[in-house]
Amino acid sequence: MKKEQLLYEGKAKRLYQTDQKDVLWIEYKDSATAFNGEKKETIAGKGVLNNLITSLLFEKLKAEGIESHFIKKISDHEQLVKAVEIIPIEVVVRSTVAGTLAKRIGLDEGTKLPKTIVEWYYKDDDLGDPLINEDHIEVLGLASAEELTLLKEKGLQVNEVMTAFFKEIGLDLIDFKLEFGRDENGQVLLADEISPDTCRLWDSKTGEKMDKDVFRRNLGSLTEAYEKVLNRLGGVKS
Ligand code: U5P
Repeated sequence: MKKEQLLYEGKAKRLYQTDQKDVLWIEYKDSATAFNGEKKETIAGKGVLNNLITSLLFEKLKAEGIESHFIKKISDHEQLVKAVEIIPIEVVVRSTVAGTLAKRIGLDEGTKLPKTIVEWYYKDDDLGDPLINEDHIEVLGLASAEELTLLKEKGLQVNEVMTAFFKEIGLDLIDFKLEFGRDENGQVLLADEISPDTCRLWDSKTGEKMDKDVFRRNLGSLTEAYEKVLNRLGGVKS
């Protein structure tokens, strides 16, 4: 497989074409951003940690019957994925109140929700990724009603599987964000990444935050926290 031209550079990854039309090459970068890019830092080693964690999680999900765009990890900071057209909706799944939900509905962070909440955000940097509803999605033509049903179903399935994985290794999955894409046949696939950048993970015993809130809230070393997550998942950084 040959890496070809750069297709897209995002905040945390670079996406390249390959010599195979339906396969893309992803490079994880050492940059951390928060608050829609307002807080920004280069953190050596972060790209490797997120690539290793995402690869392990996509493999675990596959073993549980949840397919994604992930094909394989090809180096400590790179992976091959199936080419998909990203649906511009961030699917956020929440089991416990934290982050913007605490602010929006006025419940204390850490309050266990009586039911899992699924939210849609419009993936648009200029607008600051606003929370949207199904009517907005329809008006903007972002996804069909059938696709939305599928996104919600998949979000809840991923939540079930990942909550159990993390529980086994002493971590509470508080909330997370997923992205999906359409392949060349219009089939919807889980895409992007699943890492401590996109999940809130709290130590089940101590409540210690082991996710991007460490960076957002200046709570200590982000790479130390992510490395602990990787080690608990059974992965090692070379
Ligand atoms: N999240 C992202 N990317 C975003 C916004 C949120 O991955 O652009 C994730 C957070 O890491 C958290 C969840 O796990 O979605 C909910 O975030 P928030 O709305 O509480 O900030």
